[in-house]
Amino acid sequence: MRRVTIPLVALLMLGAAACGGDSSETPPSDDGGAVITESPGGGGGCTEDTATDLSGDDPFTVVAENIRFSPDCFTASGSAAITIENRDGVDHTFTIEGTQVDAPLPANETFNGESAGLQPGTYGFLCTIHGASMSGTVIVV
Ligand SMILES: [Cu+2]
Repeated sequence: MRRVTIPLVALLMLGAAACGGDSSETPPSDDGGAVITESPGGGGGCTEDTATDLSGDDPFTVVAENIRFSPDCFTASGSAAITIENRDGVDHTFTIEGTQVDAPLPANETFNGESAGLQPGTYGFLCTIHGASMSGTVIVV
């Protein structure tokens, strides 16, 4: 009986170690600094310095492909129209949190929208179908 039990326990421990190692209980950054640019999934790290500059484009164009937005960190003019190409064979949305922008993006179609007239600021956007895995940040200038 022991010969069976021991390998099972070893396997369970290996499994637990593999699961806990990289996906759960990641502590928030504890480097002691006040910098909050590296929080995962929060759009942190997207600043005017790192953003793709689309502020001169009217319309500006965002591509939805492979369940991602590209660019997913960009600047745009609040008065510019917006074009979004959905190159995926599945539906998406382009939804800017805290605003009325909530555009449906049917599979393989291109959305052309008027300016939403957003005030300058930093906004998180996402696809409400795919959630945080398909999200980004737009900095309206
Ligand atoms: Cu989506």
